[in-house]
Amino acid sequence: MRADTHVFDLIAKEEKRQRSGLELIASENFVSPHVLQAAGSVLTNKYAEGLPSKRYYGGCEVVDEIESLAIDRLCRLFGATWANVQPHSGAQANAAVMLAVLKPGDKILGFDLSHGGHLTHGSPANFSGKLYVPSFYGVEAETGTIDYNKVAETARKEKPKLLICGASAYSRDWDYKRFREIADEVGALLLADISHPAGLIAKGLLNDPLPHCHIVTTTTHKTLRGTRGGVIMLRNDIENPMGITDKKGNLRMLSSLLDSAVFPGTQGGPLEHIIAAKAVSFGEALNDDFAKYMVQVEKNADLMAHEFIKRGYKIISGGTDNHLMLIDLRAKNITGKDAEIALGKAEITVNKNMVPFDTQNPMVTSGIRIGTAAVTTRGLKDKDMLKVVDLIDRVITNSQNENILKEVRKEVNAMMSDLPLFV
Ligand code: DSN
Repeated sequence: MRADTHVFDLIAKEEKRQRSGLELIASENFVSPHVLQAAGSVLTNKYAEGLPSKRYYGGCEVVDEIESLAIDRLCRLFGATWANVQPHSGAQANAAVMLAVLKPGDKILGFDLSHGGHLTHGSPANFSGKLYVPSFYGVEAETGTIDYNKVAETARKEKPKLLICGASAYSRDWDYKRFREIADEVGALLLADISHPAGLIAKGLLNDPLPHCHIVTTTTHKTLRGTRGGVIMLRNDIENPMGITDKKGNLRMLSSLLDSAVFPGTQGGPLEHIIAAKAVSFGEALNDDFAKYMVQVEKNADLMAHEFIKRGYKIISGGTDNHLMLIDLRAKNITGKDAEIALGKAEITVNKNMVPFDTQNPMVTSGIRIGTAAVTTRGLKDKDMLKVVDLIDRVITNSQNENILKEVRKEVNAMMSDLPLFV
């Protein structure tokens, strides 16, 4: 069979792009060769609707073992007692949770997207804001942090059925215990979406949501450094408080409703090649090396945030506890969009991002979001981060000067081209 040079040449081009540049998108990372191998394996050929040992197809003996291994490793990693590893993404995981515990028209309360939340936490553009009735809490203008008393006030007023904590652009840790108190007070279920900080949580570097939150979802490809995908976890399975019964009239457990909401509720056949890749990455995350990696990710972000502040940049909330930071560029007289474009010319990849109380629209924005998970996988450490801030600063302060952008690009290429994607 002839190789499809068109597609494979493009893949080679993308690999070169990934190798030669500085990847600072907070939701991206580089997987190990083993994760890549599993994701590209013959498991893509297999249909396996259902769950391990409860499938709708024959020939599932091997994928049953693989999926069970993924579940077991994930549970050990987070101290969960139940997990579903089939969601194709974080959005799919959240869709399954809402299908399991809500009826259309029920109220949900989540973190405002324009303050750093996520589309699937109630945005009107997303299923979560179309099928359910959303309200939001945000950060304080002064501090850039969440005021938990205000979350409680909003919860008392709105009485949501589901309270959601978690974000895609919030650099501070979460008080899950306080969130649970709020949820209990208003009779809501509590969902933590830990997609961004999951790796840091797994290694005990941030607060653990599992003891407090009824349900926890995460993607597997950000700080967790696995293949793209999603999962759902529980530490304490409970009889569902919505009063949903089985055919015999017994209250169904939350885990059973979540399993049904993934399949057949929102998905068909699970991607067993991706589940195998998840299993490999969970195995890697269980190792001590992963803890060292996570410590460095956190340290690199902290070093960058301090260096940016020293150079007159405004970091929302004044710093970071995790792997990311949100930078308000208004004091630097450049929009998020223009900063993203100029940095892109220097092969420094970031994403423009709304900052709290932004005056620009989402396609322009006043800020950029930066994360350290990917560059840390490539081996960058303490003093490299100061150099990275210097490169970014030179671009931002000379965004119209093509010569300087070219000069910075050469320095970026010299720094990155010879480093493997996964050290
Ligand atoms: N798109 C992801 C992020 O960048 O944070 C969230 O889904």
